[in-house]
Amino acid sequence: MADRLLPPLAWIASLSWPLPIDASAHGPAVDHHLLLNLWIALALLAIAHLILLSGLILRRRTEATNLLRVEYIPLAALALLFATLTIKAERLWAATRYTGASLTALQIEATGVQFAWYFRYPGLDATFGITRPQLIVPAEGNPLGLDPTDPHASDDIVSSELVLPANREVDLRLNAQDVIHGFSVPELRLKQNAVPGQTIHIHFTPATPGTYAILCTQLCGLGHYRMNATLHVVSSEEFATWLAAHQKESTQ
Ligand SMILES: [Cu+2]
Repeated sequence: MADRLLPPLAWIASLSWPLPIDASAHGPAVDHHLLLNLWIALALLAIAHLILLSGLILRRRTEATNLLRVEYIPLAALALLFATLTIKAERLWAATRYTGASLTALQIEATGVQFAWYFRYPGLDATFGITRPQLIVPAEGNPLGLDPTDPHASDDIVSSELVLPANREVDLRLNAQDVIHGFSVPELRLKQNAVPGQTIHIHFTPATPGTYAILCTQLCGLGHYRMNATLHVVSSEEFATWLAAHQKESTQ
């Protein structure tokens, strides 16, 4: 909507900016909106200073009857502009990232714990097994507390790195075991808190194969600085190979 209202600014917004590369399908639209916001803020800053400067030079007293023209109309125009940008941002981000994952989306769970990320794939049965907090023993290879008596849990794959096939939608469910962590992959234009006691879904489609850093963006304790993991976006064949190799390990 803002593009249609402000074509010159939309054009300026399309100019390049030193952001990390864009490896997700939704990234270009988010970047475009971000840059449009920045250019509009820059233009408003320039206009405000020009008005300030002209006021200083002209030193003319404004009559009370002129308030509508000099204050209320510009204020209303600004409110309309920001409301338009906000609605567009809401549609780009909240409405598309949090609702409506397709039924064929790849189901993956990410769990933040001081100070690591764990990723779980549901395995051949496509169903996540039950986890129990009292069974969490990282030293014994059960950092998520998978219940061995649950048949759905036996084929679950737990990994400390995230491997995703390119161009397939991912429905990521985010958990935290202890405190609030922030799941962030700048190249995928993703950032979402993981909150203890909640499962938060966020869906996206990685588009460009490569290796990217997964960061924690919430100050979650003394080891926060080392709480990171690696994301590998690979071809669907490589993903199938990786999954098969880990499937064997988990069922052995
Ligand atoms: Cu953290």
